[in-house]
Amino acid sequence: MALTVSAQAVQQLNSMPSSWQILVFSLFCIATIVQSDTVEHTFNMCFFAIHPTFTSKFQVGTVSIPRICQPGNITVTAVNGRVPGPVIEAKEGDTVAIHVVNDSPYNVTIHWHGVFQRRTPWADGPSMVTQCPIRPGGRYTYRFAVAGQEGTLWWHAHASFMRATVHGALIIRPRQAYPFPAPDGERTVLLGEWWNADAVQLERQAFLAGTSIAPADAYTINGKPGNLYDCRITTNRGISRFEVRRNSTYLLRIINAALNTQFFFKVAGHTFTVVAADASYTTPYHTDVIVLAPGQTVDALMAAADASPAAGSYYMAISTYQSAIPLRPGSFNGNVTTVLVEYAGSTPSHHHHHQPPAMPEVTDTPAAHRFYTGMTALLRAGCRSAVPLAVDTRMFVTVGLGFSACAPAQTSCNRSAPVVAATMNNQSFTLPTAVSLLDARFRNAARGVYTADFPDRPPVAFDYANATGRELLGTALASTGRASTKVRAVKYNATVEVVLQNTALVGRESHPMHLHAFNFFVLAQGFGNYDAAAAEERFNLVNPQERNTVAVPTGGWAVIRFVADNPGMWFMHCHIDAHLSIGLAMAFDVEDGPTPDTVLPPPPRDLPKC
Ligand SMILES: *[C@@H]1O[C@H](CO)[C@@H](O)[C@H](O)[C@H]1NC(C)=O
Ligand SMILES: *[C@@H]1O[C@H](CO)[C@@H](O)[C@H](O)[C@H]1NC(C)=O
Ligand SMILES: *[C@@H]1O[C@H](CO)[C@@H](O)[C@H](O)[C@H]1NC(C)=O
Ligand SMILES: *[C@@H]1O[C@H](CO)[C@@H](O)[C@H](O)[C@H]1NC(C)=O
Ligand SMILES: *[C@@H]1O[C@H](CO)[C@@H](O)[C@H](O)[C@H]1NC(C)=O
Ligand SMILES: *[C@@H]1O[C@H](CO)[C@@H](O)[C@H](O)[C@H]1NC(C)=O
Ligand SMILES: *[C@@H]1O[C@H](CO)[C@@H](O)[C@H](O)[C@H]1NC(C)=O
Ligand SMILES: *[C@@H]1O[C@H](CO)[C@@H](O)[C@H](O)[C@H]1NC(C)=O
Ligand SMILES: [Cu+2]
Repeated sequence: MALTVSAQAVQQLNSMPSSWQILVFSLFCIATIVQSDTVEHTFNMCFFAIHPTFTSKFQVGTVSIPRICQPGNITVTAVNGRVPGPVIEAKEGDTVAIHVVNDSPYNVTIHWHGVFQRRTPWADGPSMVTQCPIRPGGRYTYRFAVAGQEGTLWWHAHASFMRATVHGALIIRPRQAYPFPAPDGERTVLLGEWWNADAVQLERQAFLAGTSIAPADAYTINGKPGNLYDCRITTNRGISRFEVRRNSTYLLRIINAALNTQFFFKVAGHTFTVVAADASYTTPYHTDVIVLAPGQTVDALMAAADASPAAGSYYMAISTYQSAIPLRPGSFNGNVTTVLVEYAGSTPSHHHHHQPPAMPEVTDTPAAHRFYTGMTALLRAGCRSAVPLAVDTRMFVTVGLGFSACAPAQTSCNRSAPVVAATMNNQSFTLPTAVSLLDARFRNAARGVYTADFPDRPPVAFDYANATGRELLGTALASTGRASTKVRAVKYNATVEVVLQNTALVGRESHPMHLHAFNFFVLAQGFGNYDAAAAEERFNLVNPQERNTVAVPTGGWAVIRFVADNPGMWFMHCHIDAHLSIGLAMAFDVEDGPTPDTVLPPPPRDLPKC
């Protein structure tokens, strides 16, 4: 059976343009056959390969592009010369192969945000978690399947702050039909955060000084800030335009690729029906405002029907949601970023009459919470596993900011002042430097790389949502300034429940917690201190939303549950890069299962070495 399928695969691939692609995929398929232990497994892997397969070359390099609100160009790192980078368009079940060539002066890795990476743990991408970086001049081909998931995901650099400019959409269309009326058109709406500087250098300077990085110079939609910026000079990057036809429905694939910022999203004169979040279908959810934390995506239908013929065009807009309590004024850019949604056939003179939509206040936590808790999963027979009811591993994990001391490497740090560190259960995470977590696990050589003692509870119980001040701020951490590399080992197939509890020690703040390789069910969310008895009454065990990133409410908590059925080393971290870089992370070491199919596969031959 395997050989028949493989021959079909080659036949299909013959229609593809480049011969190296065919070679790669023939080899991939044959290698799979040779390595596999069961007929069924061989069939499955080759089955992916007979579908049209997406292959692309990502050349990571240096490009000159115009600044925003300032004259002249700036040099940044980008894929194939563009910000945002290329779109990966695949169908459910496809194999994706991305040949990354690093022509930049920096270490690079690419993460495929939200992709399950079943049996391909070496392709996940976070630097020093699943691989050593691709060094300047190096290359690596990421190969993975997008099976059992549909919707809008994205890809981004996962080494330092490089993802500010190294990111793009990853769209997985269904093989059959959408579970909602087919839209007349689709638009990708990629939200970004922009500095008129090299983000890698900004991060480096902030690290050396032990400070946070300056607020963004702009937020962008598909690379442009729009025309409402309060600039001394005209913005020289312009505004994106979406043409729509009256009485048509558009699927907006909205991605928050910003480094550090949550957004409110609106279109004047229009409302939305949300149909998916993080590439998981939702029951149709009607709203006039969409909220996205960094790392999250939302698919929403917008009917271009309620436009009054006189208007002609409307503003699409994003503004920031500032969850920090107390609010840190001056820590964000207050401009409204816009796109023009233009009706086909409307007369140009009408284009001057549009108004931006009324955006929520930057501190409108109730509006954010309404959106984040308003969605439920779409139940479809045969397509979705039910929420597992028996929990094998329970964890209660505080997430928040604390204080530390300058590390010796922070050479321009003020040593008589505390520096902000971020922690999970009072552990501030630091990446290994000599070997990746996954490689250390594969070689049974954890010693000196990581320890498997990430705690299941914080060391000290306190009034998490209210306690402020220095007494509780981790004196050990503060006196040594030492971070640790701790993972939590979980049995293969274990159902893991994690209560994520925000702390108030250095101000409350919503942290968008992202788990690699798994979607999790969000069972409940709330404010204040987690109260198990009261919360469990409210658990949605029927149709909770599935996500890969949950915005833990500011000063509150969220409960997530997932089945650890993919062996590997999977990062869980805050998707605010300013927090990730100061320690808001841990990793799950999902152990091998009982069958050859559920054992960590060996690394690909071209995996970069440290
Ligand atoms: C500035 O960037 C634009 C767009 O990338 C490019 O076309 C132009 O040549 C650049 N200008 C300079 C002076 O590098
Ligand atoms: C839009 O739909 C309305 C109501 O069905 C109809 O009267 C109108 O002619 C349609 N407009 C266009 C441009 O199709
Ligand atoms: C808008 O952006 C410009 C350019 O970065 C900045 O100078 C200005 O302060 C911003 N305005 C507000 C209200 O934040
Ligand atoms: C360093 O921190 C101390 C204590 O907060 C402060 O008094 C001092 O002004 C700071 N020095 C500099 C150069 O910022
Ligand atoms: C963090 O750990 C240190 C050292 O073990 C301890 O002194 C401190 O109280 C802990 N803080 C919290 C908030 O758990
Ligand atoms: C995984 O767990 C589920 C539910 O407990 C069980 O039905 C299934 O057989 C397990 N699979 C494996 C491979 O252990
Ligand atoms: C603690 O914080 C919660 C939520 O912020 C609030 O509802 C509660 O009143 C606070 N409790 C105390 C004792 O301050
Ligand atoms: C790049 O990666 C290599 C290998 O892990 C490492 O030794 C080196 O320090 C890294 N360089 C930078 C600038 O981070
Ligand atoms: Cu955070």
